Amino acid sequence: MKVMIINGPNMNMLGDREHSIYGSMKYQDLIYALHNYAKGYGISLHCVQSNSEGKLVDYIQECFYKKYDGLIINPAAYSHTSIAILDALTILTCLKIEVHISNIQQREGFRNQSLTSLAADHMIMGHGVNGYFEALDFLYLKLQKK
Ligand code: CA2
Repeated sequence: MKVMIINGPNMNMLGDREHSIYGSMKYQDLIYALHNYAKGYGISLHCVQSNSEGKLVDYIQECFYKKYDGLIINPAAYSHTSIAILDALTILTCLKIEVHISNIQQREGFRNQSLTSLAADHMIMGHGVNGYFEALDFLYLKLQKK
């Protein structure tokens, strides 16, 4: 089972600031813990992060061409603006989970809507970094049943 995790702009700064919103776990520590967790499920995990919209589209297309079974994506600020990422996700046929660390519906108005989530099969938000682990649980259970 092949799963990609894509994180959008500024997510590499996780744990460096805004602890009250995003928690104190460092990005690299999160990635390390996710790799260990995925190993327990026998999932082969590939984690990437970019600050560029086009690069995020390239990673989504990689999921398509390399036949990934599942994608977990936090498009970060691009969730609220990017039709390019929405289109790339719409083309992708594997199981897609959108994760947000914070509850975007309880924050500033400009964060309340996620355009990219229109193409997601499932969304987890407001569970802190645990949301990524829950997304792996969800993918594993769904893909097992296929
Ligand atoms: O809650 C989330 O996961 C977000 O996707 C995080 C994005 C934000 O733009 C979305 O509205 C909600 C990125 C926030 C900025 O990233 C930082 C991460 C760590 C420390 C400081 C900023």
